[in-house]
Amino acid sequence: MKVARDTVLENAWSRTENRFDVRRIREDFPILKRRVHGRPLVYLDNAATSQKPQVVIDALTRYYAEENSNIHRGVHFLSEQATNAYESARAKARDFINAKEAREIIFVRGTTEGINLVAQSYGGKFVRKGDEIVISAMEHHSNIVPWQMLCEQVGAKLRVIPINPEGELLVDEYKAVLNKRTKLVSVAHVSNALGTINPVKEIIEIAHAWNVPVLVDGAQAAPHLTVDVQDLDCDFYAFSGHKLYGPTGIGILYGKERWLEAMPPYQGGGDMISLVTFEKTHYNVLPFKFEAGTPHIAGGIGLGSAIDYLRAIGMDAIAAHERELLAYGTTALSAIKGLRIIGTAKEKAGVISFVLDGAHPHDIGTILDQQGVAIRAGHHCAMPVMQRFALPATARASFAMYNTQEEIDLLVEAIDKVIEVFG
Ligand code: C6P
Repeated sequence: MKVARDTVLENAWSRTENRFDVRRIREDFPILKRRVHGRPLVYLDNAATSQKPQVVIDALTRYYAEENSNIHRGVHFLSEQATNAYESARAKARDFINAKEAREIIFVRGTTEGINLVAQSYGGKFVRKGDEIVISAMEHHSNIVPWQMLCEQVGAKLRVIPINPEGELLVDEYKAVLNKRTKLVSVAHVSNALGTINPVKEIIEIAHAWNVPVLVDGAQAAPHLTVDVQDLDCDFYAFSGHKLYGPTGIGILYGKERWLEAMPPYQGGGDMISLVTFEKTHYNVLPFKFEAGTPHIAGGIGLGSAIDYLRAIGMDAIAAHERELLAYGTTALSAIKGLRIIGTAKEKAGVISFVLDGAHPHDIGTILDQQGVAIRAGHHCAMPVMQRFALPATARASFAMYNTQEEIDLLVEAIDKVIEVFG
């Protein structure tokens, strides 16, 4: 089994030497060979979730077939092996985002749980009546609702940084929103609905001048850009495994040690304690203080394997390929009469949201699906973005490292079909 894993990684390494080879990468993803409605699958819904390479699927199978047992508890061989595999995945995640310490890496269910953890734990301890939390107008519901819930609980106020018609955050307005009542800034690194890459380093620097910590929602950034949490100097960074070619139900919350140490546990249960009596419980050290109960062990190991796979190909090579796809797709879609791209920021990741005269985004999605092209249509769990652009919904094509320009040509052909149907 070990040989198989090493062979795949060696192939990936030689790929880096031979430059980015999308054909060979596609071979690693079995699902890309599927046909849908009699046509080859063109999967352009990667912002929702990305497909899994065989190495990740093998890591999950191997865990259940050969290593399955609970971790951090057993004295037996299998438990030790599973514990080592799980903790080695934590070390890979640390390395992937360049966190200083493995204890700053908390396994969570995904970005959503990571943000809720900070909202409840940091928020419960440090946010009081009259305080303010700052988010932006392009946030996913996962980075809005947890803060609204906190605000309701403690009597704090949510402040929102506006965006311009291109979908870029207005930095001067952001500066004007900060004040001595601000207790936290929480913004997306990359917008899922618009594709905007936010200037998070600058946002963090500005907040830190007020001694305000910053959480970065990295759900749409970690799979596509190099993330260095020490360079960004963010206080928290959250991302999901399933958008990073890994399993669902697993993700990472990075937190600076000094914040995590100061924060109370999020949930109580096994593994997060060092001593329990009916009078008092002593909590475990980091990161276990925030990891109550049996975790998604296979998910953690699978995520570690996805990180190995990504790093073997190289984040810079992936980002360069996806930039080319974005440029090609933007030119191709802009040439379609009656099509308007929503989100035209100068700095963008591989997301193209669009509307088409006379066709509802859901109809676009359905007609594209009939031609084997998978996109997302709707509000993308970012209703305030739709409200900002006065739209009920958009159609959204989102790219991953295995997509090709030929697939974008097929997308354009499929959109032409929509135009044919709707006149
Ligand atoms: N966006 C999309 O289709 P979870 O569900 O916890 O893995 O990720 C939530 C989340 C948080 N922030 C951003 C910026 C996101 O894009 C997402 C997930 C998916 O756009 C599913 S709604």
